[in-house]
Amino acid sequence: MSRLIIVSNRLPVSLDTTPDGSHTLRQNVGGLATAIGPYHKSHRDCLWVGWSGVDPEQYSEQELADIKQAYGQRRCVPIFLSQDEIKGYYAGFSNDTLWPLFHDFSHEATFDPGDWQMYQQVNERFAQVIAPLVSKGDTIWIQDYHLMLLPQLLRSRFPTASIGWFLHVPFPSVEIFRSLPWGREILQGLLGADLIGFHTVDFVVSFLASIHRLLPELSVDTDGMIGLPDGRQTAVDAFPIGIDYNLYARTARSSLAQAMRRGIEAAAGKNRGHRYRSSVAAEGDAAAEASSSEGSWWSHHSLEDLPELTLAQSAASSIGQKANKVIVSVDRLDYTKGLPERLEAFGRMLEKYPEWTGHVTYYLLATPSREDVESYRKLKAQVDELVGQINGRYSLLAWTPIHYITRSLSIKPVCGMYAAGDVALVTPLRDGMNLVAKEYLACHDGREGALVLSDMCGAADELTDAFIVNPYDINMVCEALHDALEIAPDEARARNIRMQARLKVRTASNWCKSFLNTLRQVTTPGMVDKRM
Ligand code: ADQ
Repeated sequence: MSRLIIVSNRLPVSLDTTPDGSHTLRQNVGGLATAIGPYHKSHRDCLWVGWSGVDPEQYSEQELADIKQAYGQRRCVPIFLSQDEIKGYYAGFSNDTLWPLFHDFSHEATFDPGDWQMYQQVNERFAQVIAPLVSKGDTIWIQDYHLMLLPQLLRSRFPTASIGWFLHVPFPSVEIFRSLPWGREILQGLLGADLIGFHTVDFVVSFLASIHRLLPELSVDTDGMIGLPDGRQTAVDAFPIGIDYNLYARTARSSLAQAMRRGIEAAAGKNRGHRYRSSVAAEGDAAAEASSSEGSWWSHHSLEDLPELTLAQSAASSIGQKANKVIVSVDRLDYTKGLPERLEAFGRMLEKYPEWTGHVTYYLLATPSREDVESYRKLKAQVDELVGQINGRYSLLAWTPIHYITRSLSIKPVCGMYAAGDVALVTPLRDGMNLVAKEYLACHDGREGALVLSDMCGAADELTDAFIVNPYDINMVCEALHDALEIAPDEARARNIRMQARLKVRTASNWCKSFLNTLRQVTTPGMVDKRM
């Protein structure tokens, strides 16, 4: 029986060890796990190989065997990496070299020969773990930038195997890629695959330009087929990833997500009509309550003493009964996601359109990641400061413009947040696809809700009915945000219906099928029969 072997840096499940020493596996969240996880679960002939995240030093031989068995029951094969390997291959070359370079942040990239050496060593370790698992007729599908040498390492062991590789992040322009001292070796590593996939045609073009520049001896035909010296060919194409649309639409209707949605809407004063009045009423109640306690501030001051309330009152009276709105965003705290620029645009909108004072609440979910890295710590401090500045400058007694959440939330509350958002602000400075934009639309299935979307992510090629912005252009984001908040419900619904129709068809499952079908087609039928 031929099988599919998926290979990625991390497995889709992580290990939890209970105090009694037993092991349980928990589903990971994140782009890759949610995209391919369901395919792996529903195909019994599918194995998944990846780094376990388990430190082998912490366990005895017997415990490691038990852990392997627990993973095996989920059709996962764990790879155990030492601290040095993690430091050089993962934190070093993958996260400090390739991640910034591929997202056009060359100034953040480090080029450390030690990290490169460890990257080669760990790719080889993956090849050694995979080799005994491969049988005649199997397909091997390798994921992402952590494993760019693996296609060739497997090709040299299995000359006729069917091998695919897909990149989940952008492929940079040739001018950026060629600054990588080991660019040629990386491209040669990739060309071990029969099929190389990217999210967009632009990334395909950039990749082919790098092949042309760094490996000029190779021929590339007009269909993107690269001819190799051994007579093989590598096909290159775009496969935009989708989401499990029905899962998100359904989850947004679950009772927990709906409770989250109602909670956010209530806190933002939605469905209560005029926000300013409700603020004043709430503050009036607080004043009445507080005035009973002797010496209280409230007993000596009236609400009119507060200049910011006067500002809100004049702004509110100028536009009458403005409905309250909620803006949402969901990100990992990463410099590619454009959080400082986005916050600046939100602050500028409050300044330029003061009628929104007291009427719009921004729910900002930004979970810190890689806090051991200096640039990420700085980014977190910068975002904390900007949120503090905006809240400090614009808050009223019973209204805070930004509700800032840094915890990691599971899918149900995230869907509740999406569902509560009249507007989603998705403004990465660079992103391969961006699933958040798609998840937001699925959570507004058949409903209004406006998407402000960066043109620097793959999703912008597909979601053309969104308010498309240049995330670096603060004025443009500010105006788009204002327009999105003001959009008529009928127009918002009409835009969404067109985008949702596409997302319902271009699902994660169809993305898997499309890549694997193409891989099957590009692998010569004669060679399939002769395999190994
Ligand atoms: P990621 O970098 O993980 O994916 P993205 O596509 O936005 O980026 O997916 C993030 C996933 O994690 C989404 O499912 C989202 O709901 C979830 N998530 C993000 N922040 C969260 C938070 N704070 N709390 C809870 N959940 C959160 C990589 C590439 C992307 C590409 C995907 C898939 O960087 O460009 O779209 O792979 O190919």
